[in-house]
Amino acid sequence: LGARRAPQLYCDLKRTRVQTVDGTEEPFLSLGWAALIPSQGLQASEFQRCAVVMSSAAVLNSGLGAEIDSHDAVLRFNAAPTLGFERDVGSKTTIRIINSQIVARPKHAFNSSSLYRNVTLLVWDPARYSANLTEWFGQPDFDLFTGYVEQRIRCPEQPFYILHPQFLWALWDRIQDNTEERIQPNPPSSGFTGIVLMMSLCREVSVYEFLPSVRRTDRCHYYENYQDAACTLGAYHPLLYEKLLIQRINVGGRDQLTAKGKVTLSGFRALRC
Ligand code: NCC
Repeated sequence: LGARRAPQLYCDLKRTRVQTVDGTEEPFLSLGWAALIPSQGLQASEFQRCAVVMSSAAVLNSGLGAEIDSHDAVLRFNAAPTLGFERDVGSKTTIRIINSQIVARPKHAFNSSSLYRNVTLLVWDPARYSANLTEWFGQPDFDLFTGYVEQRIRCPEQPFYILHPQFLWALWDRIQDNTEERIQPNPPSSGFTGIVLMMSLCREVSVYEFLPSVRRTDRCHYYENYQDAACTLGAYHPLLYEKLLIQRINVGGRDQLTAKGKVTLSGFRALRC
């Protein structure tokens, strides 16, 4: 299927192992983070059917909520809520990927909002391409580290990980390797990172409204009334190129894409590379 259509690309992505900060490298080693970071690795979770729900406004009036909730695990992004949008986006959240703005900016109320409780959390922040962890720790884009430590102390049972910048840049390399044009050296979007994460944890992945359906709109998010076509096509992130790549490995039907904005991907486990 798709794996045969684009076997190289699938295997390239599989090779890019998901990596989180584990406290064995400086500066985290000296800071004693090996004891702060969850002892259970992220890869301990394995799922059959997973859903990745993009925050795109195109999901409004889709009625896809029940279909999304029928998956074994559901991934959502940043501040995307379910409350009040259940009919279109479902109500189950298993994992949430957030960028460092969510942790650092007071408007997101990271330490009190229920959006960030009772789910597995992964946070990322754009380090410079060749920065080492010490440079990044000294100068993150937004300070995710203070909020991370506080949250680990407040809720030690919550699985909460920091994505390793090396993983994000390795993913960026895969996008550039498979794109003819030169793309801007900014890290992949949370959406693309999340798709690859779920391919590593699940047997099959349904992605909703990454490649837009017929409901495609200039409105950015389903949960706020704000227009910007760059949300769908990208400005900072190489989003357009990410989308072209995902289109190449879609094993789902054309009709599923047009009607539901749904792409189906095989998980890496099912793949022999
Ligand atoms: O908008 P954002 O992303 O939270 O959306 C999550 C992922 O959904 C996909 N998406 C979103 C909207 C849309 N119309 N089409 C889409 O395909 C994208 O794959 C996107 O990654 C991010 O990636 O972390 C991002 O975060 C926001 C913002 O920081 C957070 O929402 C918190 O407020 C960024 N916007 C700004 O910083 C202004 C956005 O660029 C990327």
